[in-house]
Amino acid sequence: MSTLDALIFDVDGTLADTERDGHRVAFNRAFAAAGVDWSWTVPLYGELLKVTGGKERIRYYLDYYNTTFQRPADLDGFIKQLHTDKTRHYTDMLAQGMIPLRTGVKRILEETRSKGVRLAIATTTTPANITALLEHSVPPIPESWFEVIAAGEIVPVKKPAPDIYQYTLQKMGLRQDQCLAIEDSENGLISARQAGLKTVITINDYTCNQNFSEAALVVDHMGEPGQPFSVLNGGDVNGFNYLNLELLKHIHANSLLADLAVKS
Ligand code: XBP
Ligand code: MG
Repeated sequence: MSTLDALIFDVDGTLADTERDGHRVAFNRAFAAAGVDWSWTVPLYGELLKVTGGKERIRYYLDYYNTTFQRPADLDGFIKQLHTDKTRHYTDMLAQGMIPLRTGVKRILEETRSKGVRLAIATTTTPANITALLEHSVPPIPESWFEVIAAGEIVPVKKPAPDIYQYTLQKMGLRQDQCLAIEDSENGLISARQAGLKTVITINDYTCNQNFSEAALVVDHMGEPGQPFSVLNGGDVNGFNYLNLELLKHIHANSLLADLAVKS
């Protein structure tokens, strides 16, 4: 049976809790600067998160939530400019240290990397956002820790399509059964599962009621020694109360065995 050779991490909601107090605020700052009176409240933003990608999210908002807005002749250009401005606001917020990594993330990256597990990122977010997040984490995480950083428009279709995970696997020369994906959302889980990847979910406030029945494990966060996670689905954590390489290997092996049992 395959060993666990690589971990592929989502970014927003997984490495850091970026949506409510990061991306949402940056969108609102860009709207104000552009002179439009749109305000994405916390609950509204939760609905807009159905659509991945910032430019796609703005268009979805206009199509379904603000249909009376007088659209400029060059709507694509208008959205593109808004989004460029939003990225600047967002990366400024990261530079000010406003969005830390989630519990356990740094420890997991350090442990798995030091023990020879290959690391990658598969996300819909803009590449500059990843650079800023890693650079301004304390202490900074070198981008070189990740063998592949697959982000944004590097593939034609964003999550929940499987393209970004398929791209990552292809770049790493790995089969899906050699990897685990780490995600926070149903869109991310669908994307990873469609690419054939076993997936661990760390929920957040926006994703806690989503459908994670296809996940190998669902926890509230990665945990730390002395700061245990709560297991929300997929019970067998081998006696551990925080994620570490041994537990990730156990989850990976058990979920592959479960597939074999179904086939036999
Ligand atoms: C979540 C997303 C992203 C961000 C916005 O991505 O949907 O689109 O909300 O990013 P992830 P941009 O796959 O990392 O969870 O505005 O840069 O598109
Ligand atoms: Mg996410």
